[in-house]
Amino acid sequence: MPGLPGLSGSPAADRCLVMGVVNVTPDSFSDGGQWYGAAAAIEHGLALVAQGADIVDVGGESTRPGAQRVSAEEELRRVGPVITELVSAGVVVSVDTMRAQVAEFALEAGVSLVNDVSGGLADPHMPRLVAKAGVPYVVMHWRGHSHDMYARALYEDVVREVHDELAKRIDAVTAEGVDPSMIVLDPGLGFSKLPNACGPDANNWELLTRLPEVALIGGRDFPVLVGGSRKGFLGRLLAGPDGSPRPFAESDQATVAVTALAAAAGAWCVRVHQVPANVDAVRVAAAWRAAASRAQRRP
Ligand code: PMM
Repeated sequence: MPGLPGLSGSPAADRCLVMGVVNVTPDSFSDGGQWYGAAAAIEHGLALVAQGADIVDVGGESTRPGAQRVSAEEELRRVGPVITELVSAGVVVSVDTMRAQVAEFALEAGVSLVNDVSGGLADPHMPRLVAKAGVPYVVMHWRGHSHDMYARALYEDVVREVHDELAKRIDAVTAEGVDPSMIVLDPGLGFSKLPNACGPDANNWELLTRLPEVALIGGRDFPVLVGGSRKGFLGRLLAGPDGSPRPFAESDQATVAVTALAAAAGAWCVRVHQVPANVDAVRVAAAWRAAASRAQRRP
């Protein structure tokens, strides 16, 4: 199984990684139904790699606001053949699931990373399974399932609360045996975060501008994954003069801007639907960071 840079003592990547999304769902936020069949999903995963994705994230359950859960059997039916085929084609695959049963199948098939948007809260068996497999674990900030997640978006200080709740998840998953050097943190943009573009409830923007604070926990700088692609807070920011939000698929340029800013701020990885322009953006950010650090070292 290929290792991932910057984790568990591996040398850091020279740029932010790009994770391309394959949603094998009929109802995902921005691309629901597009890659629903296994053949289309596999072809899309291979295309993302050809476009420069470092990791392909395969998920079979929509987490769009208001989404209802699917059964584990249905989730497995959707992602199983896609994961198996992509892994055997040599792709670095991550599985986007909150279920240990699905993660277990994916780990046996050879995925390189488990991306759990609930950070181990939805299925208590998940952390121990990931610990046993010894793979990287994305622990995202999450306050509950999608059907009513905006009702939980109540913060006095979103950055402090997300930081503190992630710190609790780190304690919980490491108590189950997860190696801290295998943990990637994610602020969970859009998940129980209000999509407002400005004002005191601009939850996603507050988090984006303070990523290093979110991820500095117990004296350790955890790697950060940012999943802003096509999310509602971008559509809301780019609303037309009549106030109607920009459609998801027309938020790709804004996603690229978020990628450049997050990567320049030191994000470890961005999770995106459209790969090519985001690969360019992380390369720009890497050059930016390298020049800035050279300037700092100059006497
Ligand atoms: N967002 C979605 C799905 N999985 N995983 C991580 N780690 N972070 C995210 O922000 C995230 C995720 C929802 O997005 P989509 O359904 O539009 O792909």
